[in-house]
Amino acid sequence: LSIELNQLRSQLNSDSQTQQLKAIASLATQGELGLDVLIEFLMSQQTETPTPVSGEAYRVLYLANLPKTQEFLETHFPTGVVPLNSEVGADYFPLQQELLQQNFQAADLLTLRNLCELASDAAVKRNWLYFSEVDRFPVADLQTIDTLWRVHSQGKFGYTVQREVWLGVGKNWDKLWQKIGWRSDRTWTRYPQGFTWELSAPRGHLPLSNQLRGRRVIEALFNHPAFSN
Ligand code: UYC
Repeated sequence: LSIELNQLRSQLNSDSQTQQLKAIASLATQGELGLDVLIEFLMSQQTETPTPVSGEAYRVLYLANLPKTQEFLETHFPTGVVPLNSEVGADYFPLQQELLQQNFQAADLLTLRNLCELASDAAVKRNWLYFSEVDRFPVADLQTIDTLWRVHSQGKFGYTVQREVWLGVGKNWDKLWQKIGWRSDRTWTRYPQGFTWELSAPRGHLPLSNQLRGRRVIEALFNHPAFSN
């Protein structure tokens, strides 16, 4: 390998997520040799917990759309880098696909739909949740949905990210809304056009939880055993 590729390869294996993500962006511009380094890296991650770094490496290989990269992904990661665990037989592959393609608005709608499906047929019909339904959500399903968001957003989105911001402001809801861009001064951000449907959004901006019926649903999510251990 060239000196540059070797440098990017060690940067990819460093312990700074920021540096690792930068290395992936550079490797994506290095042709097939760069992709080989990413394949080698993802191979080494097969038995590891998925991270935003493996998610981004996967995305670059997916977008390369070459026979070699396609075959590698289909063989070793047929449903992506995040195990699509569900305790109730739910299918999170469609959500994985929307997030992988960075269709964040579609992914957001699908997330609400998936949560309603977890709750009940009645919740699917009304298309919103009671906090008591959230309390009964299976741990594995919430963790899968959250991990998909985090791993496919360079670590920017997901309930655990929002929860971290919430804890960081001492559980002050008004401060949380400001920080994640859901409100500025006294004005709620307008759905959908006021929200930022891309990675330039503030940390924790997505997925959305409509606050029309109060904050108890999002509070139940933040306090769910899936996240609070
Ligand atoms: N909306 O303002 N929202 C909707 C948000 C509020 C409202 C959907 C988020 C404030 C109405 C999503 C914020 C408010 C509807 C979100 C936000 C309000 C609607 C689609 C910032 C008025 C029509 C999914 C906190 C002051 C639906 C869904 C209805 C929709 C999200 C109004 C994802 C994060 C308090 C009237 N808003 N929502 O849930 O039920 O319908 O009438 O949060």
